[in-house]
Amino acid sequence: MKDWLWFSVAFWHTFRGTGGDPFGAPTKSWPWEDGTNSLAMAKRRMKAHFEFMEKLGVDRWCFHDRDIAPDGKTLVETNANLDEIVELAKELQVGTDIKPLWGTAQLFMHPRYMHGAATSPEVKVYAYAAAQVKKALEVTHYLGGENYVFWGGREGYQTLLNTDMKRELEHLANFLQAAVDHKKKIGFQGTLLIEPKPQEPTKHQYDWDVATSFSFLQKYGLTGEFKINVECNHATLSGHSCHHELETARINGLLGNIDANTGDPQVGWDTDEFLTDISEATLVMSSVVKNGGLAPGGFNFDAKLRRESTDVEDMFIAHISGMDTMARGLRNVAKLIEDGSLDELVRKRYQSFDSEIGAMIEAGKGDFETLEKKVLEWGEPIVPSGKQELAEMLFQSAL
Ligand code: XUL
Ligand code: CO
Repeated sequence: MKDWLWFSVAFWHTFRGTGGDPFGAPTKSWPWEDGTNSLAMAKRRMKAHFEFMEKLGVDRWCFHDRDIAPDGKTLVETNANLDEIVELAKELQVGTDIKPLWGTAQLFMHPRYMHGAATSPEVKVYAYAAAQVKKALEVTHYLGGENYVFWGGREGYQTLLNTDMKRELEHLANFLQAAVDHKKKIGFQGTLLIEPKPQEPTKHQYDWDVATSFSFLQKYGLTGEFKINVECNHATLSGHSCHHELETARINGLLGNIDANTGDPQVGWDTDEFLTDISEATLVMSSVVKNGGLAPGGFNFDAKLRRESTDVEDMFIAHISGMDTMARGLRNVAKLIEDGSLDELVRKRYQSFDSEIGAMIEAGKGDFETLEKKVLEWGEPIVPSGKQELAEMLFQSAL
């Protein structure tokens, strides 16, 4: 089970989440926090994070550069802050199996990124983002990180009236190519991942969903260099199910990691909740099993405690519940595979293509004249039932 389920703590939610929302003040007051964003505080927080992971028995973590270390007045000062915290994390990793599942650069919080980062119309901002990603790639590599994620945050537009979409997409593609080049230069073996999200904070992001991201990668010759990090809450924001996004990534050889969270069907925001729905987890795990696992990717709990959950204990409960849910999903998938009825139902659905003519079509040799002749010979086809309720019953019976 451990081989299938590499879990990761998201530093930003678990250790920087305040419980604040657009209408309400922060609600968390963790005993290790002193209310500052100082370097000393960043160190104490990193130690609390390692203590948490060790107690939880989880040995992967994900981070944004700016969440683990504070901004300085200049890039030099900021990088020095980051180096100091990364050095501490490196020391804390010694003697453990702990390492980053992935790292990323936070390219959305600072006012300089108000128009985007690689998609900013301001060349100095593009360059700043490049310098930041360069450093974030280097520290991820230094900590033994296994993947690196691109979720720019503002790689989209609020209105097309002032936006040159073509130019921004070209800038983004050039930026990602330069990241590939730098990755190779420093010998980072990890996977580069793109995390699609349709909107929030921008109205329309360029990496809307898996299919959009895939066509972007194809158009700019970046396939082979990137995989996809599917986030379940982003999937539903884009109008798809998480299962749909996972399958779209999987069948295109792009499924690299999962941000295992969920949204709220009534709220409609990216609420980043821990996934506790067994049915959803079973669908997620069915894609993972068909994918042969996610390695070197895994499951990042890109999820935060609800605003009203304020005990340190709740941090443990949330992660344990998230892990148990995925584990139960995996067991259910094993049950479904062992039973075989659902697979058999799918196999039967397409069995007419196992015929001579079906094989010809699947080989791309079904010319229209031959098919027309066949229709004249066969007459009206008898179309069998799709057995949808049976499929749903078989699935639900395994839960
Ligand atoms: C934002 C989101 C991010 C990325 C990393 O919606 O999911 O936390 O996972 O930047
Ligand atoms: Co995410």
